[in-house]
Amino acid sequence: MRIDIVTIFPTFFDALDISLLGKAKSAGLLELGVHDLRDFAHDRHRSVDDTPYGGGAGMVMKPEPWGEALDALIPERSADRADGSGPLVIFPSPAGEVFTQASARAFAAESHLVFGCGRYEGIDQRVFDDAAERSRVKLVSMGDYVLNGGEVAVLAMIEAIGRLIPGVVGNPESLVEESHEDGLLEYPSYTKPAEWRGRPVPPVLLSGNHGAIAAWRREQQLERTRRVRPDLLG
Ligand code: 6GU
Repeated sequence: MRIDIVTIFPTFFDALDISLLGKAKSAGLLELGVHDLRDFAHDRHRSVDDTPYGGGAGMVMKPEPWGEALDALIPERSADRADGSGPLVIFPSPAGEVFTQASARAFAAESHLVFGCGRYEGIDQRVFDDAAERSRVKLVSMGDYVLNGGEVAVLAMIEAIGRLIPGVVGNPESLVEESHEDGLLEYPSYTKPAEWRGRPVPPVLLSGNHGAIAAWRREQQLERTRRVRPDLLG
């Protein structure tokens, strides 16, 4: 998979050189391009923002640098390709649809993602409208809270997506037992020693009875989900 990111803070994405995703990059499973939006601003101060039409607090990101940056990353007329081979363009935004494990699965099936990280009060609306004429565009939110910009949201999305790329997580079985993959929260986990600070490991886990262990884990998942996230049970 190829991922391109447009940002005014490229060093945020140095974190992707660490751990599993860093290895995925070295192994060639993940190709990453980080692009500084200011490289597409041509005035003396390389400015990327301006005051909002209609008034109001804060600044809005100017359309021209965004237009040039996306022109460089979106092949011409990619939306018209019958095989849908053009990139999926994702703008992190609290005004977008909420990112879930299902979104991570869907995005992990793409061959090319382009992330556009907004800052300030957002990006001039015409940037989205213009990009949507040439490619598939999505606004995606991390939840109902406010971040200063899209960079941290994109790091989270890339971690969730990257670990689903075949070969990135060593043991694929560890992917299916995660929270949210089956719509429930994870069961609690234990390792040695069998007793720690007077707290024993639940005896069923030491029983060797695989049926009983599976049933106990399922019950723990249901109990946790009912208590903490009843919304997931519908
Ligand atoms: Cl994706 N971006 C920003 N700036 N704030 C957010 C968010 C995204 N998701 C939740 N809050």
